[in-house]
Amino acid sequence: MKTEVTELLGIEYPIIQGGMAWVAEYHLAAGVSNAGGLGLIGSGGAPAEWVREQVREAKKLTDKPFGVNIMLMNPEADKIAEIIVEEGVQVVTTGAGSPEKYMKMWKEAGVKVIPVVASVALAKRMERCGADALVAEGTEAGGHIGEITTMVLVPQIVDAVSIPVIAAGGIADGRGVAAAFMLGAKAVQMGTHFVVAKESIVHENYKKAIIKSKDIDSRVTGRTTGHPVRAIRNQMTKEYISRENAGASPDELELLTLGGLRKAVVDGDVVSGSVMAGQIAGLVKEELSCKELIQKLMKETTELLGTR
Ligand code: TUI
Repeated sequence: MKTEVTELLGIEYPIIQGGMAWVAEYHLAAGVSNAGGLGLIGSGGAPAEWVREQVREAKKLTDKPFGVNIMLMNPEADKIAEIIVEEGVQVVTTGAGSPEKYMKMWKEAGVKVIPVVASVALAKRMERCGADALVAEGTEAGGHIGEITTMVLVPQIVDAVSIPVIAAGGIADGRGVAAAFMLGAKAVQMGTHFVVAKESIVHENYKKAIIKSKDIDSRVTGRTTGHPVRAIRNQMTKEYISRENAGASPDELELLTLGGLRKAVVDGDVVSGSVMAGQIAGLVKEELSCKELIQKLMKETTELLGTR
């Protein structure tokens, strides 16, 4: 299936895997790229040299294009931005901030730059400073989120810019992909369903928590601190939200989440850890390989859109 995004990135299918902190390491990224999508290594809060190692390992597993996501709140973001150039990474996506200061360096090195945005204003700014495409991420997404839903955000960003837009947030099957195309997107980015992919190294408990979760199990912590984060409800979200409602300070709240994602992904502590996932987790019912998932998505999408 050809779109402006598959052409830009040199991939077979318009499916991009979210660059999720702790989750999106090289096994998953290579699995998605080998299946014809675009895999991403998620740098999250990791040290810069970890990212370099991950890129080198991914190259051993795939000769297809893959990318790196930089979470811009990472104190080592500057170093990671340079490593991307040094290691010849073809695509970079960014989250939780504006990558303006790296744009010149990346463009000169021929890196394709795809910022994740949650508003029309940032989308326009990113186009002006040379972004090749954008991920428009709705508030249905997991992890650190903006305010606006995918249904509302995507068409407004599509109308505001002339670079291709990739829809994210709330997409986990062919109906979601087809709907995103109807809104004017040229590809989708998916996170939650890839968390439970066979190639995903997250703890079994994390996968089980997603698979057993229902429509109403999603919570947002940190709305008062300015860092809203979506996760599956558990003891941590319950305690966080109740303290937040009681007017707790950002420092006290921070203590509840500190290291929470690692605890859930690595240790399998899905009770007091942070089980970040999108609202669509309720739709995710099985662990498939990246190839099985992408084939299923494309079959459903092409049937709905009547394309091949
Ligand atoms: O970045 C994400 N999702 C993430 S990052 C992450 S790591 C983490 N975060 C918080 C606590 C613990 C771990 C987990 N999930 N998605 C991309 C995204 N970017 N969503 C929203 C934004 C965004 C928000 C505001 C981008 C830019 C922005 O404003 C920038 C500006 O300067 O105006």
